[in-house]
Order: sequence, then C-alpha cells, then structure tokens
Amino acid sequence: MDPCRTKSSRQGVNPVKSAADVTFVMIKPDGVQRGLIGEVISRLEKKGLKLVAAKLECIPEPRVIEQYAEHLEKPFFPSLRAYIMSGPCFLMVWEGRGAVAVVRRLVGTTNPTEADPGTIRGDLALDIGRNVVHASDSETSAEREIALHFRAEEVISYVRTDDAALYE
Ligand code: IDP
Ligand code: MG
Repeated sequence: MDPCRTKSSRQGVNPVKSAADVTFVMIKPDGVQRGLIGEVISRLEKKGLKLVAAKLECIPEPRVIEQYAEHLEKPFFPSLRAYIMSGPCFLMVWEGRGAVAVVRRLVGTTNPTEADPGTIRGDLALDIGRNVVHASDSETSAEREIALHFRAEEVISYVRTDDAALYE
C-alpha cells in the first residue's frame, strides 16, 4: 500500500466509533497552580489522543456538586468541594480509540501514593486530596460530565493530519 496517501483519502479516516472514544478530563486547581497543564496535555497528546475542547474555568458550586454527586454523602465531600473551588480548573474533552479507559490508565489510581510510576498521579502527586486530575470513569460518566461542563458547540470535531498514522 502506498504510505503516502492523498489528503482526500486521509480525510476519510474516522477512528472514533463509539461513546467510549470520548472522555472528560479536568486538571484540578493543584495541577493548575503547580504549572502542570502542559505536562498533562503533553502526556495525552503523545498517546495519540486528540484534544477537542478546552477551557480554564472557576467552576461554580452547583456544577461542582453535580460533578461529584456520587460523593455527596462521603466524609471527604466538604474538603473535595473546597479543593475544586479553590482556584481555576482546566477542563478538556479528549477523543481517541477507547479514550475513557485509556485515559483512566494514564491517570492512575485515585491515591497517588499507590498509583503506578509512569501514570500522571504516580509521577506527579502524593496526596489523595491533591491528585492533579479528574478523568471520567465510564462512558456514562463521560457523556454526563461533557454535557455538564461544555455546550455542544464548544466541542470541535476535526481531522488531525496524524490520524492516518495513528490508526491501522
Ligand atoms: P477518581 O478521581 O479516581 O475517580 P473518586 O473515588 O471518584 O476517584 O473520588 C473523586 C475525588 O475525590 C478524588 O479524585 C479525590 O480528589 C477525592 N477523594 C476521593 N477519596 C478521597 C479521600 O478518601 N480523601 C480525600 N479526598 C478523596
Ligand atoms: Mg471518580
């Protein structure tokens, strides 16, 4: 096969097939304050994932509560809410094959002291209450969280020139 495909044939490459291929990722205030936005983006970009939405935002309380609704009754919820509202977060949507599961693996387990080296939390954090990033834990969560934080027109669908090199 000719490795030098034409532009028009590259535009036909559509590796994104299902809801599992789109996920919500958020750099929490500790990550923003520590100057880790670039580091986190770089790791996801190098994996081959495509950034399709991004914004820096101080998330208002009702949205923080909705984001973490499953933890509302947990003893750590008040400190989690205060942490997430302590400064701007960097909110993103990432696309790519199996993005939901792939990003969770790249992020590492919730407690950074137990997270594997090579993961974002394993390499960049020490405290469960300051673990740098959030990533959706399922397709359902991803859909819910993207809709919670982004308007449809803020999520950009585009072909990246390296899509053809990333996928068979
Ligand atoms: P996840 O971020 O890996 O999905 P979750 O269990 O959904 O982990 O918890 C959401 C966030 O709540 C965590 O990322 C962390 O910031 C915070 N959190 C979870 N468990 C604790 C805890 O025991 N103490 C303090 N903060 C916690
Ligand atoms: Mg979670």
